Amino acid sequence: MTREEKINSFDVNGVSVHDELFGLPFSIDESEIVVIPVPWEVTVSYGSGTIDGPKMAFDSSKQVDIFHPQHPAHWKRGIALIEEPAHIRALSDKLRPLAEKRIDALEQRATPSIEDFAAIEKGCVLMNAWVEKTAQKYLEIGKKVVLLGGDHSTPLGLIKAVSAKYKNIGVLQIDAHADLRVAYEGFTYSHASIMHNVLKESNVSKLVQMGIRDFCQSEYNYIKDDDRITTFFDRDIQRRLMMGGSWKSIVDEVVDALPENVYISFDVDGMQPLFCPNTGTPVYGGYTPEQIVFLVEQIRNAGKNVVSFDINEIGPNEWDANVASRLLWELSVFL
Ligand SMILES: [Mn+2]
Repeated sequence: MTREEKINSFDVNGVSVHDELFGLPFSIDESEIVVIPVPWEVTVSYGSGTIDGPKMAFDSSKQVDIFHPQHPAHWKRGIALIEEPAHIRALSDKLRPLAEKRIDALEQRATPSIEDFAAIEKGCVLMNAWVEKTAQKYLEIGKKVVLLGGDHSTPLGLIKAVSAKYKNIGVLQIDAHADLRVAYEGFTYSHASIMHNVLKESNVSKLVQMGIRDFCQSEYNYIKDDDRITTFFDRDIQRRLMMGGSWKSIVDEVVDALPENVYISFDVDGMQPLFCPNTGTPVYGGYTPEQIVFLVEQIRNAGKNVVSFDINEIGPNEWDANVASRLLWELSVFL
């Protein structure tokens, strides 16, 4: 069947009969948007299980109604998930116990194994390279690329690939944590270091952080000292809302701080924990999914381009996956 025939014969009101993302009938080739799942959680420091986030979001996506009143034809663009990389999952499963051993040793002031550490560092480099290469492959043929994590270390390769393609690109990070630790627990590619690594290794010229409410002194100093970073702390946002300020006025400032091309790195813990109760490191505070969708809509309304995004730290639970898959659909509209 041709793509055109698939569009004509697809029942938008029916139950999903296709075992594809959102039950859509298109192959990867026929889809404008390609989603890369990254089952990875080597350096997670608190709750685990985000390795299954992409898989659960995929399962959950089939019950999302694809009718979008403002964008009724969006489904015709096609959004498809590539096959989960089994070697990345296997590597994460192999290295995670070594990382746990290291974290335990550090907590007990013992000397952790140098061999284990080297294996973890090497594995993280391999995962980043796989993501970068895979993203490049699809970007080169004109696809929009989205990533589902996995812990927050997973999108580095995508951000590198996207920032090599687009000039004047900024990252909007929605997150409870600043993720600006330098080699947290010794790991170069820790989930807690993702934005430090982005600023160090990619062509991103601007980082705008939103929702930050759990951070250390060195991260606070990092933010103050680096001209590329603008941070909207959750504490300040909540106070403005409590004083009668509008979400729109806050969003306007966030949008103004962004350059022309925007990559969104969305750690689900930036939302209220109600919407991501099983994420790795939940913190009270944060926002609703609707507020996030409105924010991204305003980026587009301001004439800026959402070039790519990731949703990471999805918890291994049906409700967490339900929220994440709906957001994947709603945010993909703005690509
Ligand atoms: Mn994060």
